[in-house]
Amino acid sequence: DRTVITYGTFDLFHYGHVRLLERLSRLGSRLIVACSTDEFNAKKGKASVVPFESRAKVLEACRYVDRVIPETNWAQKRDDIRRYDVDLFAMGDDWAGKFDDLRDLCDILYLPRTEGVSTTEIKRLIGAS
Ligand code: C2G
Repeated sequence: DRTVITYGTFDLFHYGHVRLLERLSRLGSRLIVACSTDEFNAKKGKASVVPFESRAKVLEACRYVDRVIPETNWAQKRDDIRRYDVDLFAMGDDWAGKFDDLRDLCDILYLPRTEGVSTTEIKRLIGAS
């Protein structure tokens, strides 16, 4: 059985996130999502509208997701890949090439982002800060 992992904030969960997770769920028998904590987002220089607990609950409710873990720092990926016996690390292609250093541990894949939807655009549309 093949385990896939991906990382992200998943703020204001939208179709672009769903489509990524749907595609990833087809590439293995288990999909793990590492959801960025609010503290880690601060380190990433981004603040989410929805707090971590809620973002994690929404991800857990997604039919394509088997397990949600917290993402608390940039460096945890190697440990996560070993701990969960991950076969494939995958991200949207806005991250293309950024995590190729993990290729000694597992396969790496960057999938095309879904055009026309983003958390930033949603915030603009609803006038959120
Ligand atoms: N995504 C997508 N299509 C969109 C929007 C997002 O495919 N229209 C993908 C992104 O490419 C990413 C995932 O959905 O793979 C989550 O997006 P973000 O929550 O914006 O993730 P990010 O803040 O980039 O965090 O350690 C990695 C970071 O935690 C990634």
